[in-house]
Amino acid sequence: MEYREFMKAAASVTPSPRQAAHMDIGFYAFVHFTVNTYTDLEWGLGDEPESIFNPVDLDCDQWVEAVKSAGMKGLILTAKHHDGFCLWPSKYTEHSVKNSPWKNGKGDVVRECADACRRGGIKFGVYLSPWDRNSKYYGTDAYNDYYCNQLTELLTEYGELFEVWFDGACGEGPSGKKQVYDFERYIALIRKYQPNAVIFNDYGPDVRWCGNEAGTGRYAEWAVVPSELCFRSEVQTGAGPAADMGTLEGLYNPDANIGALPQIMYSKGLCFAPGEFDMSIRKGWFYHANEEPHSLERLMHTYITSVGGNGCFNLNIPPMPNGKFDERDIARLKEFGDALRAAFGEEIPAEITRTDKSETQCTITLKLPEKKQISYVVLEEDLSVGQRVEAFTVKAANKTFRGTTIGHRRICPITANADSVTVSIDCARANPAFRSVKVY
Ligand code: FUL
Repeated sequence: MEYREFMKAAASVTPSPRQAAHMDIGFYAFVHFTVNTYTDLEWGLGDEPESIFNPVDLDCDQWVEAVKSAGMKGLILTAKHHDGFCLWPSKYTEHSVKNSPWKNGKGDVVRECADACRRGGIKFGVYLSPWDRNSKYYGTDAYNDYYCNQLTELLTEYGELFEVWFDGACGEGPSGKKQVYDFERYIALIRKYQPNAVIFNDYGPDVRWCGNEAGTGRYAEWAVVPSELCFRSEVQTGAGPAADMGTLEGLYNPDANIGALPQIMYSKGLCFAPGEFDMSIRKGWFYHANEEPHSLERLMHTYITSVGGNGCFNLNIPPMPNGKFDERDIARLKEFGDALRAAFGEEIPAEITRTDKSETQCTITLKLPEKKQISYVVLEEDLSVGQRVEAFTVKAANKTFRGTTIGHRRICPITANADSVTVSIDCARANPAFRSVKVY
């Protein structure tokens, strides 16, 4: 494809309606809960007795209240982790809550959690680990049937799901064999039963792994990435002008640059796949009594570089063996929510004017009613036409913030006492289009 034609196509790659809705949800919780909660492990072995699972004070309403206090709008529960233990009474295995002492085997954590989310007015999603260290089928074709049966139970019996999370981890099962996962089949099932749910996987289709579990954002975070990386996503352009001169086969999620010009030129085609930043509020994904929640500063920084860095933030909170969140985590979540509300609760009204210098450069001026102490400028591109901005500068009084990508939302920390702010779009792939420009 000729360069100019390709850049026009690259600047016009757009989210599906389900992706656009999901980016607006933006910030949600992960809940890692299984037999590991009782063995103090991060990866269960698959041979844990069902008798150890007994969350005597399970309180999913408490989870939901805590999650909401931080401003999160959804919750994804590990219905089954790598150990294979099911938090719901699956028909297809004995390794589940039905053989635990909890509620005499009559309990269903997935049901209680889904109901609590609905009562609390937040979205509900599920994580179903493809890696299963318990199933006797693992490592054979029959496992994909087993997995699809379990997935179908979750997709059809618990109401609307907003996200289905496919862990990429693939280790050995009890037979010592690894499994070839039939992701195409899993994806088709989700599209059939939950057409509005986004699917998370390392390689798309809807949301991709950001490449680390520490909430670290990229220098430039593109939602428009080469299909070599997100090969499960829909390809929306032709090949880049240098596609015959190189290959992007080695492109991997943790790479520093995954959607910038030097990569996309070589791509066979581009797709829309925004990053999700998954991180735990503590060191581990599962509860370990000796671990402390991360500092408020760390959580704020992660929010600013994820939700405020053209991605989504999936923050894990691990329940304790009794089935409740730890008071330390609850306090930190509330503190985090208070800090977010204080920072972004009320924008400063501004009179906005835009001057276009060229097709791809413009200056936006925000005139404030009077001199104000400002902390953040928040920019949002109109992704319904595509992600376009490559570089920009924000100026307020004598302070400058230089940024690269904007995308769905870019939070620019800039502390100044100013009566106006200017945002210069220095470089873009096509005429920059905004959904909003705000000052806080
Ligand atoms: C990883 C898993 O191995 C961890 O246990 C955790 O579930 C994390 C979210 O994904 O791949």
